[in-house]
This record gives sequence, structure tokens and C-alpha cells, in this order.
Amino acid sequence: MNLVVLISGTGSNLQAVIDACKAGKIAGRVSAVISNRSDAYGLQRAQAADIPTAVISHQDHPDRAAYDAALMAEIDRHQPDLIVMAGFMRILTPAFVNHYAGRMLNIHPSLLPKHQGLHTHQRALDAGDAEHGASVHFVTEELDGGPVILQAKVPVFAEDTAEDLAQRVHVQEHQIYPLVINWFCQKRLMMKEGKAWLDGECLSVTGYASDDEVEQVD
Ligand code: NHR
Ligand code: GAR
Repeated sequence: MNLVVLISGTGSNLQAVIDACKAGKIAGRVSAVISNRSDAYGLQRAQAADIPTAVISHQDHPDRAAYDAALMAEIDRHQPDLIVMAGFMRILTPAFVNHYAGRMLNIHPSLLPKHQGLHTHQRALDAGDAEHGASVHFVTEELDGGPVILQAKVPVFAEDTAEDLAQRVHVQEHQIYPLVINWFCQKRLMMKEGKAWLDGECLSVTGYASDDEVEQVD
């Protein structure tokens, strides 16, 4: 399976994916890494792993439609089976998202549906949440609203800063993202009727093996 990874920053999740591919834990390879920022450190990680990189800057395009068209053209050169968003920070148009429907994953730093959007660690602290975490989900038109596949939880401690929480969540992200990507590569995971399915079973709204008492609503 060919993976194209989209980044905007540090790329620690990208590194976890690269390492998992090398270790045979993902049945696929990263065929390109694309960033919207030329200074993203993740580009250096890709280069160190001999993976082709491209920068498609949103600043070089007049609007989101033009930007997304340029991004799509670059991605499709690599004929990917899966698009992996790893800290990619630009909201994508419906045209873009629908072009990759069922073939695009994101990792979001909260226990969705809680804290969609940005600054999730600070918002979890402000809300007094006892637990926080990360969610891997299929990307749909609805921002951070696509079906959740897997979540990892971390505790929130009284003295925590947003930075403490971010670090604790990152450790979990690097565990769950390669796992989910491999499910997709093994064709065990798909999106159908707006829901996530693993091994033919429809996942609950908080994903696989969730202990939440939430029933899937049809
Ligand atoms: N696009 C669609 N259509 N659907 C999703 O689920 C998406 C998406 C694009 C990005 C990642 C998401 C996250 O995990 C994501 C999911 C950026 C913003 C944002 O407000 C919000 C959510 C996410 C990513 N971006 C600003 C914008 O104007 C720019 C912010 C910046 O550059 O720092 O695009 O959190
Ligand atoms: C990750 O924590 C990811 O969940 C989050 O950004 C971080 C990227 O870290 N994603 C978003 O906030 C998307 N808006 P990384 O660059 O080290 O992988």
C-alpha cells in the first residue's frame, strides 16, 4: 500500500509511521510527504528516510479551492491508497475530502466528539476534564466529525499544563496511529455509509474497544 502523509510541523507522528513501516508493522510504504509549510521539521525526517517531499504553500494560492486543487494534483502523482494527515493544519474543502472519501485518516488530539478544532489541550484543562486523549478518524466534510476508529485516553493531573498534556497525548498517538494505518493496509478497515467498519463490524461512535456506554445510532 502506498501512503502519502500530509504534515505542517514537527512530524513525530510521521516518524512513528515511517518507523512502523520499516519494522514491518505497517503493510505499506510512505511514498511521499507533503507540507504546507517549508519550515516543517517533518520534511527533514522524510528526507532522512529517503522519502520524496513536496511543499505546497497555502500562501501561494488565492483561495482554498485553488490550494486544494494544487495539493490534490501533487498527491495524485503518487497514486496513493491512503492519505494520512499527521498534524496537517489546513481545513480542506468538500471537493478535496470527497475525492479521497474512505481513503483519508486524521489523528486529532482529543477524545472526539469532545474538543473539535484547535487548542484542544488547553480546552481540556479549562473544561476540568479528568481524562483526555487522541482519536484516529476518517476525514469527511465535517471538520473533526468523521467516524472515529480508535481512541487512546490519558489521565489529566491537577498540576498539568497544556504542554504536559500534549506530551502525554503524543506518546499515545504514536501507538495508535500506526496500528490503525495497518488495519487499513490489511483491508480490515473501511468507511461505509458514513461509519467506520473493522473486520466487518460497525464501530461505535467512540471507535474500537471503547468502554463508553454509547450505542451506535443508525
Ligand atoms: N478538513 C475537513 N474537511 N475535515 C476534517 O475532519 C479535517 C480537515 C482539515 C484538517 C485536522 C483538524 C485537527 O485534527 C483536519 C480535519 C486545522 C484546523 C484549522 O482551524 C482545524 C482542525 C484541524 C486542522 N485550521 C486553520 C485554517 O484556517 C489554520 C490554522 C493554522 O494554520 O494554524 O485552515 O485538529
Ligand atoms: C498531533 O498531536 C496531532 O494530533 C495534532 O498535531 C500534533 C502534530 O504533531 N493535530 C492537530 O492539531 C491537527 N489540527 P506531530 O507533527 O509531531 O505529529
